[in-house]
Amino acid sequence: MRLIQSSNCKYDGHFDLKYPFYILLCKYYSHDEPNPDARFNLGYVVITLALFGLILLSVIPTMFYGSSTMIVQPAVGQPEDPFPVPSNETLTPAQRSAREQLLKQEGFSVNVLARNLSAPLNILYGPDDTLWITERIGKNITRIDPINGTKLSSTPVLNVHQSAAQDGLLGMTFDPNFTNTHHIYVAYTYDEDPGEELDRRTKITRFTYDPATNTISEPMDLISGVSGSSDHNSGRMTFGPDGKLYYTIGDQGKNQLALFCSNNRAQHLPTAEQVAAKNWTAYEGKVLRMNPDGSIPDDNPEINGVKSHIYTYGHRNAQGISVGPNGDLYIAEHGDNSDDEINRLQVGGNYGWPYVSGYNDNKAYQYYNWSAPENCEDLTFNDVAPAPPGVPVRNESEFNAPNFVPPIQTFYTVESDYNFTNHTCGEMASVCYPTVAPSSLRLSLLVLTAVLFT
Ligand SMILES: [Ca+2]
Ligand SMILES: [Ca+2]
Ligand SMILES: [Ca+2]
Repeated sequence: MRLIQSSNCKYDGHFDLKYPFYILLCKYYSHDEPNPDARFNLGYVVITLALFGLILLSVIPTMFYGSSTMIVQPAVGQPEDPFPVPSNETLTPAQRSAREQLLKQEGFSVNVLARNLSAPLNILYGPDDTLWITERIGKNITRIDPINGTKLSSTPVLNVHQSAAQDGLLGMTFDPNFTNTHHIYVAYTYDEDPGEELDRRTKITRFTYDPATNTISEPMDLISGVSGSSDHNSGRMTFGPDGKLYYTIGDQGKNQLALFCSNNRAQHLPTAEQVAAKNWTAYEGKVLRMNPDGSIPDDNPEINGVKSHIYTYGHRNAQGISVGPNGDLYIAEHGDNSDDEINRLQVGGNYGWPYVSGYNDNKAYQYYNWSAPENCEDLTFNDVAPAPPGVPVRNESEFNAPNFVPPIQTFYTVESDYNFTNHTCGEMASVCYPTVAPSSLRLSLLVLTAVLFT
């Protein structure tokens, strides 16, 4: 993990990021570039940008040897990262040069604050002025002194299941009244099958933290049995100014890669019967809004005549959520081959995925419904080649939902003739795609000098 400080930074085009596993944190000066959302101009948007954000989060221990100050010593018995990637030494000279150039260009100064964390996923500045970090693979909530990087405590979260690239201990947030209640809210994948089979699901649990012993107790599940996946769990949350808990749940990586024969449900909505039966299978690719006890707020939207936890839908993989200066909620969302998105949440809004990526502009994206053909298992998934016969293809302009909400910013929208195969990233071709995989999002009227990580 490293502390990154930005003195100046503006994104006005496609970063030529030719190297993997790098996160920036940056102020987005929207006043330099008129934004249709005037309220956006009120504050700084602090965006944590990552190439392969999630993969990155699995590789922190292996990064940037030789250029940093080690503060946190290796933990004994730390679970081994099952998805190791090349360390800094294996970057090509061009990749190292690009990294250094970017740091200079953006005015960042970098200091490693802590390392040897086990896939840190969510990093929060706590009410107690320490950094609280969920370790996705390590299944610990670890507290770090933000001044000197000392590891203050490491608290295990029990009953977490972790066995894939994107599951395990996910996001967390603090009770708005944490100082009095000591309540924290934590999301994680678990195995609902008591036998040998794996039935991976997600739950959100409230714990009570004991600062004297650094333990958590009194678990209270807000919601359980929600879909869980090896991919695109999202799993970020925050309390809104309305006292409700907002939770991002990704599309579970369906209709792509290893799960390309699974139907993407980001546009699915639950029936009243499903809600009554606590069948949450339609909660994929959504932002949920719930009371602090997990119940459905009375003022949640009725979408297609059904009130549920769903606040917004049509999302792919929202890895950042933050309350803006005027109380609005914003999310940062991972795009596919292009078009990462920053979205402002509007109640009942449809954010388009998987029919629309970024803006509804027919640029460099069509929805291939891989899961539709009966012989899907006989096909070979490819995200840059034309769809094979039998796979339905749909243009963005065929999507005309009246409640579609376009992003307020994309990283990056490219023309349809963009060559996704003309790259120099070898086997990691997607590193060269025009995306940054924003893995966090903070908004504030204050200029945040801190914040964190790779
Ligand atoms: Ca089991
Ligand atoms: Ca969208
Ligand atoms: Ca588009």
